[in-house]
Amino acid sequence: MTHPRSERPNIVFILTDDHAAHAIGCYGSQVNQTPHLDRLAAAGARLDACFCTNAICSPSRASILSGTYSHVNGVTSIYSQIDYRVPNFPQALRESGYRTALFGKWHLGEQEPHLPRPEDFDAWQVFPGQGEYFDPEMITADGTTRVPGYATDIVTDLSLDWLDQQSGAEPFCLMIHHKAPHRPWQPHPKHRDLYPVGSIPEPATLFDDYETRSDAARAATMKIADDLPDHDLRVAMPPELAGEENREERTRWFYQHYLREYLQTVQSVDDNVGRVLDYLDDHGLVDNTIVVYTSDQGFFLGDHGWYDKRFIYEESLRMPFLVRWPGRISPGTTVDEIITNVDFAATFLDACGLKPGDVLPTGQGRSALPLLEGERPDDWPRSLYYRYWEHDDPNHHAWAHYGVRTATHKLIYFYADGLGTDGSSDRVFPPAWELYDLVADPNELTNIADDPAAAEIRAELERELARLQERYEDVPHATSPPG
Ligand SMILES: [Ca+2]
Repeated sequence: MTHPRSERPNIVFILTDDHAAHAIGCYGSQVNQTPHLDRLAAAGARLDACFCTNAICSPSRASILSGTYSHVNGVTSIYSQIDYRVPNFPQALRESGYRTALFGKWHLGEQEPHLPRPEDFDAWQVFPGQGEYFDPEMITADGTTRVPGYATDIVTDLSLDWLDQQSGAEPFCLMIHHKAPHRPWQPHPKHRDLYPVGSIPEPATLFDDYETRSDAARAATMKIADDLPDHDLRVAMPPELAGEENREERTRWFYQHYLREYLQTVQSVDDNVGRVLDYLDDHGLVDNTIVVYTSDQGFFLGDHGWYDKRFIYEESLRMPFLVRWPGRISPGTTVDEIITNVDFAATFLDACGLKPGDVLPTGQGRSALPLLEGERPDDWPRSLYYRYWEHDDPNHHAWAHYGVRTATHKLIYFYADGLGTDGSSDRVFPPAWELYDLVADPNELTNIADDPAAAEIRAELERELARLQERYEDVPHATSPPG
């Protein structure tokens, strides 16, 4: 069957949860294979400096939809509610004649009765909260239902079924929002022999001792050797690995076991991306459909001895972003300019022939379409602003911070003084700065914030941080140093 061709492009937006770029083949993964994602990348563009602006689930989703920072859309943490007065790009597309649908993870407040659901879409079916991997409960416009099967397959089935029902000439925007590969990892049984324990290469920073860091890194309870909850793994740690003297062996044991689960869960995502690409091939939809694959943020794959995300450090900051649009984006394109999740909405609206400033007046991003098409605008931003608000949460104890990243450096300020939001701690911590030279020290192991040789670049980045906070109208924390 061939779908009618619309004048404007369709969008298929595939979003996963916590899929780090360094677990994707075309990004140089050392730990797994993702043939279908690689196939998507080869046919279009791979963004190599795509970053989130707040590395946690709900906030990134709100920024993607609305093209705004957390302090504008209200979703500073997973506990906060989106401000539905802030418009989002699927609404704007729908108002301009697009058919819209969203299946899978929403996680913007739908888990409580009477809270908003994705009702601005023509069709939707979502998990409550994080959702479940097997036989998941799902919320529909008519109530809740339990759907037999595996979540990643189900979300794809719902998406392709919806495409099957579309026969008009209007363009569509289909958002396929997988819950995978979020913890606790539960792979599909057919993948349970992949990446066996003992076979997975270790990251260079697995045994990071945080020697030059602020106390924030030491305080975070995201260490695979100490903090990974039992329910995240299929097997319990052997008791002989307990104790400080067995720390190295224990770290290695946890690394192999947890990354196995993670990578197996990713494999189903890759399979299902392949199903979507095959569907588009089989239905004459390739030429006029923009296909995007991204994840709400990255993830520590044992990097720095951690799992989870939250920090502005590279592994969690970086988002994979692959996009195919035949005729507009040349196969094999790579983009090095800094693009953030706040830019996505403007990019999609621009690609669909709408003026982002007109239909999304609250948007703070900029269309990256020229970059995808191989142009290099002279005035493209050379830095990004980041802010993690969920201060000292009871499970991970990551401190609130903000920072700026350029192509060569990153400045971070942990303003943790006990005034965090949304159920966070009232414990008091010393504020702290970190500065990294990303060229000399890409793994961010040496904090040079107090190195006299770095004083000039630090001062420059402090000015840039203040400029970005003013530009985005975020309010620096009260304990920020003056100036
Ligand atoms: Ca996430």
